[in-house]
Amino acid sequence: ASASLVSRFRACLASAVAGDVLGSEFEGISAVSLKAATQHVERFSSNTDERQLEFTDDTAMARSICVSLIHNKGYNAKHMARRFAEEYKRQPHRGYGGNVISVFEQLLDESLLDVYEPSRKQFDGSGSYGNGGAMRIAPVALFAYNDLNAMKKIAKESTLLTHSNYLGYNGALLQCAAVYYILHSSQPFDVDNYLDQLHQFMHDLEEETKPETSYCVKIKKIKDMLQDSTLSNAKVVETLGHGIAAYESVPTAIHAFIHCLEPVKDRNSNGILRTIIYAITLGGDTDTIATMAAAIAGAYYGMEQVPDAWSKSCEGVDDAIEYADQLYKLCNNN
Ligand code: F2R
Ligand code: MG
Ligand code: MG
Repeated sequence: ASASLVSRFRACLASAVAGDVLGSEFEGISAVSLKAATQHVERFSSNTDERQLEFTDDTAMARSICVSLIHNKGYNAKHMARRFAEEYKRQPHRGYGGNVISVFEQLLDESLLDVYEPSRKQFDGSGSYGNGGAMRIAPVALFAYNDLNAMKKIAKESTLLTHSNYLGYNGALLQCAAVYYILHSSQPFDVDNYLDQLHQFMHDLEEETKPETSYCVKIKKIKDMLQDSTLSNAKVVETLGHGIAAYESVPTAIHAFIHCLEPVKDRNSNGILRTIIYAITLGGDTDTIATMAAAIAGAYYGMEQVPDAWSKSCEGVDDAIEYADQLYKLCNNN
């Protein structure tokens, strides 16, 4: 790839923040017009608007992952759980998921011995399958850039702090792998090979899974879409989903990145912006699908395609670049 690895680390986390910030304006709207998504994203990606847009829970939790990995130079369950919970207590109005907040409240109890217990008890013991594990996972792919097994272990265990349903943590693993394999990709980029890597990664994790809840089946559908020259947004949403469940949003984000790889006439020429705009037009959980798609896109394109304006217009972008630098230093020492 033309961009250096540190540039890709920075752009990954900066773009993830921008995807959340820019996408949150439309969260919950079933479909967003291309015009509305384009106007919004382009306005806050140019130097003309002085207003700063705020990040949501997606970024709040990703920041906690960065801080905890950097502070401990590795994964420390108790420390990360406390970071999540204290961040929620400090700023509870970041748009957190409806049920995960009860996990945070239990994690704030100093006498709690097992930090995984509150998550296990969610939804009468079935655990959350929300996309809250996947939306925050990109920093793990950076920290464990040199060690796939460590990436798997940290991605799963850090997600289990809040999401114990297999669809919740496998979704986070897939999103983490999507960032990891992009960081390891080179030019010319081979989309088929990338999807095969993700399929193999998930196949090893979900041998027992039923076809209707299999991430491998969704990856095959992403591959089939590559051949569909008449693909509409409605078809994408019908096939992959755009909801708050990890199963209904992580494959959608991966599709969004792939779908926007080629420049299209009359669409933004910047690959990261094109990806965020497209993710938003799919509607539904727009902040989360945009943050996940943008993390992959940023890791692919590098800082050259990160607009300077985000530093002012998107809360948290500068911090993200600083965290990326620290994670880069750490992974080079591993
Ligand atoms: N919460 C939101 N959006 C709602 C509106 C926000 C609004 N803009 C505002 O400011 O108030 N977005 C954020 O939540 C998603 C991540 O959620 P997370 O962390 O996974 O939370 P939770 O509570 O664990 O799961 C979310 C919902 O999924 C359903 N669910 C999950 N597991 C379930 C199960 N086993 N059985 C039944 N339902 C289950 C529940 O409805 C949960 O509340 C991101 O979109 C982030 O942006
Ligand atoms: Mg959010
Ligand atoms: Mg969301």
